[in-house]
Amino acid sequence: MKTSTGQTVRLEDYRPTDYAIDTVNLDFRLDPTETRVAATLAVEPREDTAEGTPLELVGDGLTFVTASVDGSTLAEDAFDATPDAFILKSPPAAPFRLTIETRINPEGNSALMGLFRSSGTYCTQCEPEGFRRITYFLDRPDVLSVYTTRLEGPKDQVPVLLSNGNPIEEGELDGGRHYVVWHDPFRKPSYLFAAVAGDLAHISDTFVTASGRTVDLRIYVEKGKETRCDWAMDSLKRSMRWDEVRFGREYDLDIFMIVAVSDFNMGAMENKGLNIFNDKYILADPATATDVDYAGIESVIAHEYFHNWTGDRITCRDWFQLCLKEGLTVFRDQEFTSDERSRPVKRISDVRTLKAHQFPEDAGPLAHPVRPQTYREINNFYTATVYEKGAEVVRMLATRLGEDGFRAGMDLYFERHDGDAATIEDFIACFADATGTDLDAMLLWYAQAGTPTVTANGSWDGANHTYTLTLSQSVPATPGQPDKQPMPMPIRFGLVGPNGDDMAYDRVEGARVEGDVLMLEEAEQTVVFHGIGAQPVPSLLRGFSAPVRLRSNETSEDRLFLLAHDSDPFNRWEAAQRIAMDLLQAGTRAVRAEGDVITDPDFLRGLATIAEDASLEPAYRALALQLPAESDVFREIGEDVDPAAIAVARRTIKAAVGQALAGTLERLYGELADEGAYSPDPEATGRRALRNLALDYLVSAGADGAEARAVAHFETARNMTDRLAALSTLAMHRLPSAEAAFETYADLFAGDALAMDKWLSLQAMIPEEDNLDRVRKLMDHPAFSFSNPNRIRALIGAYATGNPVSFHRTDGDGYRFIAGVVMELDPKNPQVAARMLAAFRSWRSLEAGRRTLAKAELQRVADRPGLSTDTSDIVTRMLD
Ligand code: B3K
Ligand code: ZN
Repeated sequence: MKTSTGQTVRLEDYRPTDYAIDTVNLDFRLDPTETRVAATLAVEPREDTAEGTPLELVGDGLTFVTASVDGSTLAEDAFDATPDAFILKSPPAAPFRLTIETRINPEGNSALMGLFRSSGTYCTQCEPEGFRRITYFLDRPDVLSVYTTRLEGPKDQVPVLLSNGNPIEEGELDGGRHYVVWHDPFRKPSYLFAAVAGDLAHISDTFVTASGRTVDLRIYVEKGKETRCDWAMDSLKRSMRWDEVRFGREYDLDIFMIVAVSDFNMGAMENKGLNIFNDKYILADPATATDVDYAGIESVIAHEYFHNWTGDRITCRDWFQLCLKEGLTVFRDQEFTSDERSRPVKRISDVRTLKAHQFPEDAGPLAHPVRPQTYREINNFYTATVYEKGAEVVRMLATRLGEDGFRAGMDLYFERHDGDAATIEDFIACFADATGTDLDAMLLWYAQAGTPTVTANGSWDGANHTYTLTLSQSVPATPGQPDKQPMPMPIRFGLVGPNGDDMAYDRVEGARVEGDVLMLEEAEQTVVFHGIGAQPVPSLLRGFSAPVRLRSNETSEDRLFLLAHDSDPFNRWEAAQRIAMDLLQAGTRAVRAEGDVITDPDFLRGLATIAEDASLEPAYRALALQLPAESDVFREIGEDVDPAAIAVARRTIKAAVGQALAGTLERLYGELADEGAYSPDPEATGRRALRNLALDYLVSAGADGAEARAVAHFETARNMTDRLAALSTLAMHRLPSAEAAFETYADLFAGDALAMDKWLSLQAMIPEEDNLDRVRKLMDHPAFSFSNPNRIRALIGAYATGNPVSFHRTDGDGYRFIAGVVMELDPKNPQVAARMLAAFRSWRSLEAGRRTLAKAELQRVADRPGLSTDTSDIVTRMLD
């Protein structure tokens, strides 16, 4: 998309604007193809701005109509207006009001940035640089203004007219038209502007804040879908309460609105007082949404709501600081889910996500620091690194400072920076000042890309009763960053004694240790624990206290011991994962050498113990029993990877687990059956997860009657979670009954786009090389649409990232297909196209044959004339 020039922007070049814009008055006359926007800006030169410095506003594809200053129409030689810029050549010295009228075409806006239409509803997406597609502006986050927005249109077509803030006026006009005026008293950057207009239904509720103010809550959706909004509303109210209790943050306007639309590039957007959501993260009922969907809705609602303070009240000075709002807000939504559900289960899920998405990003050509130092297209930096690693850095602060210290720092941040466009330095300074801690070295986490490797070697000295742990760290070279410095990292730990309890020690030398947190700060530290009377097994990086790869001299006995005894649930899970990972890697090597794939009986016994341990919550057991995904094995192997061999090895080991645990799995399948009404609560969700996992393993094991049971599970399911789990089991095991089940599903859910997305995804992921033919055919199915991002992600995205066997076909057809889709999509929706290319991000790790084929396809994309900045930026970095 042409929202940027494609030139490199550098953090070091930051300087404030020459002019401030104190207020913005927008007047929209809505029309599908010719919406007229009149913007009146109260402009004021900054103190040190030289008189007559031109005012340069940026636009993107705008049709200029007219402009005036303080009510007088501008002479033609007073300004330059092109679709992409408006320059007032010699502005007045005193504050002045600049009015510019533009025309835009919402219907023709297929990039879904700026003002566009989704199923007839007008809506906006302005972050990061979409406002310039609505009107000329200083479209950057450090220009904060008070907005008043008037929306006008035909009442029969757009009875609902919404914008940020509170409604202050409305009225009827001639010719069946009407208008509403909204005023947002909070100063905000343009990326938080939003407007919505359409014939929408809504549900409403109220929330009484801690200080006793009543807030009107509304969720707007397409008519007929209002029955599916209750969970979203419930999640919103719980989020509002939680932010008051946990962070002392109250909501600040009289009304909070959410609008769900069906065409949206991402999950949701935190516009002040008017969040706009992809309907996938709003709509839920038991028949069409899975437990995973319910949890996703809860956490995205929370995330966007929490942005009201971390993002809206305190925003970012420039886009390099994106992690200031995103990393912090992800941390906050993770904490919310941990408090609402299960902390260990949430932590394990988050670490899985981090390792699945952020680790490969950090190890490949697209690696960048949590705070990048340059960008060509900022849209390409809404990444796992900025979001998830950004959250990990905040988590490390919290771990290091403890609950009270962290809260004191956050309180100071809210107090000191409310109303500001802030930086990472501002943020870190609040924690340093509030706790008297020197945190300068923490800034390295924002500046250095690459996942550090921490190596730990421990030994016990029985004669001296000491345990010595040698810890070292190294941060790998990444694009543009050959040399790295050591970084401070909190290592939560325990020394587990022979009876399974953590051992006490008299004193420790060689590191700062507070409670169970040891700070690794140097490239290498030797830490000696005194008073250790028996050989311990160290449990390091408990709760994944730092986003690193841990290598150690632990033995397989140590791992089995931790799997059985570690008091830290995360590390118990991690112990199982490490053992499984070794088996999977050895299995993959064996497949390539045409040897046998071996499983370890001790490991199988360890898993059985977890499966049978009724003191562990079912959701946790379900996670602990899952083998690392094929993509995890791909990442850990790291070079000369053959994805097909991984798939064979994993299938073999999974079958062995299923066979070894068959008795227990049978029992669990029976015991966990739930006859009651569906509830998305964490307990019931965990039971379904474990039971559906048992079903899947039994099918893997080829147990007698397993296929028939999966079919029955599918047919008798009383909710989408069970139905989809059974369908997935049938499809992923390529069982003959899958086809009929897919047909039944399509009959049940035809016309329900979100339910049909699941149908498209599952079919895309069937692990057969020639499944590409099926995907191609599905592109002609009425459930698919090339203009809706959800449909594209459901079918093509699921194929590219969820079907390694077919995407990595040895003839390169999978790569060719995705490259073709990217090129076809790029002119229509560059953001979604560029994102699709991320499927290639680990192409250099492939074995030589596939690597050559993947590179050729990337080159074909790179050579395409007229590529968007979004796609060209990704493909160029990928090939560099
Ligand atoms: N802030 C938005 C993301 C905008 C993405 C623009 N490409 C949603 C979120 O992180 O909450
Ligand atoms: Zn966010």
